[in-house]
Amino acid sequence: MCDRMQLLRWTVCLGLVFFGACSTGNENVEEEPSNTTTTQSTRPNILLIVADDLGYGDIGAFGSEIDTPELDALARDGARFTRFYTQVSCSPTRALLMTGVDNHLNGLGTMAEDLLPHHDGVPGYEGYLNDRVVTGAQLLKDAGYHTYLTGKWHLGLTPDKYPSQRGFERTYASLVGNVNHFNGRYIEDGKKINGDGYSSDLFTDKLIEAIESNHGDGRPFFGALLFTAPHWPLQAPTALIEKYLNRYVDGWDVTRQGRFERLKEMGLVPADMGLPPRIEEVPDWSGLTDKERQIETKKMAIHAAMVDNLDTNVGRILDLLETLGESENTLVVFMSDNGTDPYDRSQRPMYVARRSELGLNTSFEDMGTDKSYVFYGLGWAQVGSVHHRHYKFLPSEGGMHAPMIARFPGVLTPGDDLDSFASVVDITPTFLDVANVEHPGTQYRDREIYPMRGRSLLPYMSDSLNVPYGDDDPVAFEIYGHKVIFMGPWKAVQLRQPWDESVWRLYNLNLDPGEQQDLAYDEPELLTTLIEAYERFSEENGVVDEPADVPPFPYKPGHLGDLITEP
Ligand SMILES: [Ca+2]
Repeated sequence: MCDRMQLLRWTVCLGLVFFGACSTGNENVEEEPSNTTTTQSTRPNILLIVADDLGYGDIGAFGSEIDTPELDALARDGARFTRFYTQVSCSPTRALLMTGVDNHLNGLGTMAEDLLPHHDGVPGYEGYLNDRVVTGAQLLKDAGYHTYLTGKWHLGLTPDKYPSQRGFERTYASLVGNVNHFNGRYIEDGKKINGDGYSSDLFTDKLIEAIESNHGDGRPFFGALLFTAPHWPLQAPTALIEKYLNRYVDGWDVTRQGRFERLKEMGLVPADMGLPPRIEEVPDWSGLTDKERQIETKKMAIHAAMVDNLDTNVGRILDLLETLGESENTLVVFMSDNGTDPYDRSQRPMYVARRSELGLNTSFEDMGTDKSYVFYGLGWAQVGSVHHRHYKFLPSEGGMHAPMIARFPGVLTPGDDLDSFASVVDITPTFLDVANVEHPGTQYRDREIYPMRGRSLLPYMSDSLNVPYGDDDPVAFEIYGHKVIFMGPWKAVQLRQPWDESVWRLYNLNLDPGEQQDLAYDEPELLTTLIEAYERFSEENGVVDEPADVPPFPYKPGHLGDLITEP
């Protein structure tokens, strides 16, 4: 494996020497690179595939009953990262993903939608990807890669903040956090357009088009296929919804138990672990009326259809690599951006108004079509989290422990499970390492930037003993005043009300991935070490503490509606 990596590095470097750009950082390369040499074709392509709000247990390779043969094959031909973490929501994760720099420095200290008065003017809380970071895409482009992005951007709304301004030469992007999957509004290479087709199909079509258009010119590509599925509103092709209507008639408990047992058979949960109880706000399936079950079954069938369709599209892009003869020379990374979304916003006044304005509805008959505006709610979101605690917007395992698969022939051992901690902040460093491109550090062209805090996973991919983080290497995150730090098997987490009382809890994730047993009183010295490390992270990355009088976020979800009252 190491031999392959050395060969890869050598050929990569040789290719870059022809460019005159090997390991220099390339910060001043602005002209289009020449394509006169064929040596560059040995540099690996990079394909990043991201699903939106996909749960840990939502694909077959991670225990799901949803048909995902393409992703399952990707895991067999590549490796599962079984302790991979994201941030807890879309744009903070994407900001980390694109830069390798903490989200409190790169502009997404919180989501743009959740900025509050106390964030006004605070550096790192701009709500868009700021100029104090350079994207991996920009550096890859500077080094001669073609760079393409299709799908969800969510890192800036105005033309100066479009992905085309952040290193992507071809783009077909959703700027906002959610789209009508059948009638989305997108930005294609800087121009506003109305999408004609289903979101995941369109994004895949456009990426295929871009890759094909330049194939054979001697330059590798970095392609980002950033699906908006299975994010709400629940919408999917009708025939696929029908395929799944009978699969969920036994309800959420049976489905969740099935996923848990399969994860156990795969060795992804401890053999002696019991499934944590159903969330108390979720009713017993047997207590629902026939009509209620029919509605709930259809919601989950739509979710499954969205995942099934996404998988088919993953197959299309992998087939393209095969057809072009690029499979063996492409690093493919698949991941979700955060945990499942349990918030049924149907009754919130803001969403009712929006629904009405868009001419959408929540009727059973229209569910899943382009006229539909529904959410799958808490019961099914817990199925996606399986044995994990909580869901999206919280740094509990259900919010940020994501399914991740990588395939890199000759580097990764097919069928491997890589179980050391890694996170979304490590992805850009990995891509740059694979391309043998150095991050410029603190200066890019005429501006000061932050260096990356993530680490390349490439050494770990080529040799599982090269773990990216040792047992005494802490990694922290913060969002909405909720704090978390990981180190070895340990996780310390502090949640605000109504989730907890802003006190630190300590869990051993090897023994207790469901965060059921707080060991804070058993391991006081370890907890102190972790808290001190968190405080250093917070200071170094400009985290703003939430004032005590700031309303808690997220809202607590209930069955058939969030437990809040909006004005
Ligand atoms: Ca998301």
